[in-house]
Parts: sequence; C-alpha cells; structure tokens
Amino acid sequence: MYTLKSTASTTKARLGQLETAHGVIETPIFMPVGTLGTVKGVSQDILKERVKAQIILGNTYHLYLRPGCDIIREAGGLHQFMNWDRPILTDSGGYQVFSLSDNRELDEEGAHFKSHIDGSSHSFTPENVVETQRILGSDIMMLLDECPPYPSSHEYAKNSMELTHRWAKRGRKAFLETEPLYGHKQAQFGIVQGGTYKDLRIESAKFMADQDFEGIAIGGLSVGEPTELLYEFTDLNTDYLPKDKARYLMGVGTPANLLHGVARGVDMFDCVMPTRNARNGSIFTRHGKVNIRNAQWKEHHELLDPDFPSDLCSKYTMAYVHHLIRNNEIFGLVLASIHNLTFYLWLMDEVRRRIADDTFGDWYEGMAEKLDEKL
Ligand code: PRF
Repeated sequence: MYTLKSTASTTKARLGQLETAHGVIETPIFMPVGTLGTVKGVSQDILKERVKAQIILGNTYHLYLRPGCDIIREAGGLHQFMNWDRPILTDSGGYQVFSLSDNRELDEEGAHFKSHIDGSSHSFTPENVVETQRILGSDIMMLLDECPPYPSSHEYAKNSMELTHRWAKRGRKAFLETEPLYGHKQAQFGIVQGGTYKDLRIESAKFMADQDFEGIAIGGLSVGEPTELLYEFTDLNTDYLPKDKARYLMGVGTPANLLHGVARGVDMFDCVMPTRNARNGSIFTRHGKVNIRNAQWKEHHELLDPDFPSDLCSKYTMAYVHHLIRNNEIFGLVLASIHNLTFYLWLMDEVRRRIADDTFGDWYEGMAEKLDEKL
C-alpha cells in the first residue's frame, strides 16, 4: 500500500505514496477532520479545489450514533453519503468513547458506554468496530485501542497496552474474515500505545510491526504530555516501525508539531486544530499565529498575507475578518476554517518539496520556531 520514494539525508523525513481505492496520497500528508461526514464549514468542492485535501478523516463513534449505520449503508457508504470521492480514513471510536461519552467502562470484551447524545447504552468491540467501518466503507480503518491518560502509572500503561494488543489480534481476524460492502478495497492500521514509558513504547511498536497491518499509527501521544515527550516517543517509535509501511501520528497537532513529526519519520497526521482554532479566531500563517479577535486588528485595514492563496489572506482586510469573527458571523468562521486548512495542506506540500530536494533538514527547525510565534 505504501511506497517509500526517498528519505532525507539529515533527518528521518520520508517522501512516499499511499495507494488507496480512491486514489494515491502523496506523503507526508495532513488529513482534515470531518468527524460527522463534514469538515466543519467547508464544502467538498472547496476541500478539493482550494484546500487541496487528498484524504479526510471521519469518526466511527459519531457516525455510528448519528445518523447511524442503517442510513449510511442505505446511502451506499460514507463516500456516497457525503459526496466525497477521495480517500477517507475512519478512527475506530475507542478514543472518542473515552473523551466524549458518559459512564464508560472497559473490559476484555470491549468498551461500554452511554451516548453523549441521548444516554443510550452501547458497546464497541474489536470486531464490531470493523463491521461498522465496513459499513462506512472507509479506505483506511483503525483498530479499537485504549489510549491511557497522561500521566498513567507504568502498571496501568502496561495492562492497557496488553489489552490493546489482544484487541489488535481480534480486530485483524475480524478484518480478514469479512469483506468490503461496496466493491472497493479497505485497509486496516494498527495502533502503537504504551504511554510515556520507553520499554512499553518499544514493545508495542515491535508488536504492531510483527502483525500484517497495512499501516501503523502511533497513538497515545498529544494527550497533555510536554512537547519534548511527544517528540521523544515519536522518534523512539518510528525506530521500531517497518520502513515499507505508512506511519500515522494520531491527533497531532500544531504546524510546528507536524514539522517535528515529519523529521522523526511520520507520514500522516490529523487534528481538529485548524478548524477548531479557526472558529476561535486563531489563524495560522507562514510568519506565525494571529488571533484575529484581538483588539489590535480592529482598525488594521490591510491584508494579512496578500500572496498566500486563501481568501482570508488575499481578499479581505484584517479589520473586516476581525469584525466577522468578533460577531461569530458564519462567513467569518468559514473563511478562517478554509484558510487554516489551506495553510496546513500548503505546509505539507512545502515539506514534500523540501524532502524531494533535500532542503528539509536545514529548514524545518527554524520554520517550526517561526510558526509558533504569536504575531
Ligand atoms: N487512539 C485512537 N485515536 C486517537 C488517538 C489514539 O491514541 C489519539 C491520541 N492523540 C488521537 N486519536 N484510536
């Protein structure tokens, strides 16, 4: 599924291609999050033509609860339902059960929880999340895992990792014993866990590398640990992952996190940050972050970055965008969401260009510092 094209000379950055039933993805790549079958505020046409999204993410937890499996099956799968003909990756729901649902409980069988919408009771098992993701018809489905909170004791992280490993075997078996519903091929990724313990992270990476998953995710990071630990454990994990499979760092992150992740050998990222932060007025640019809600922009009748290819930057003044966002105007939220996603995808395009001409190593640290600055 993954073809490694080249590796940078001074970092672990990789240029590659990921082949799916809905097209080839150039990696490293960022995947916009479309939890409920929509990337909030952004149409599918704009995602393709302006943001240049190659693949988007959907969430089993949300789609299973609403609209539910029956509706999506009737529609012919998530691609048909939302009119998106490029690749889709779906998370398994395990992580969302822990962050969103009420009264969740875990046992050997799976995760039991009450819906955050109506309080109804449900269970996710390694087998039934495969079944649900067959119904969604995602190009890449994820296993059911447990993501331990930060910090966790070594004992907790170890037991949790071992449960994730047993679930991984059950999930793979269910995947191999079932067929896609809509005639296109699906892939399944394993998920490395192990908290912030070196021995466990190594054990988990080796375990996932030994299975025959089509790709491997690094889970359990970006859950509140210091940034140094995010980078340290990403670096450690990729040392133990096979070179011929894609690596996906789940739920990461800031633009600077993406550059540091790429330098440590990661190929795929997703995060709600570009869209969620956009709605709070936090705008990412090539020169740093801007909070457009701040009073300093109220009378700033100039463009934010006239040469950047987004409407927010090149067509509307900062004073105008400030006014829109301050008033929570839908158009302002949409402009900011499209801009931040365009910026994230632009950044990954730049990353690929720089791995290809081998200037990534000299560029990424300075660029990461700049991207973290507040303007
Ligand atoms: N597991 C799953 N989804 C996730 C994570 C995880 O550990 C994370 C952690 N950052 C984000 N999304 N299944």
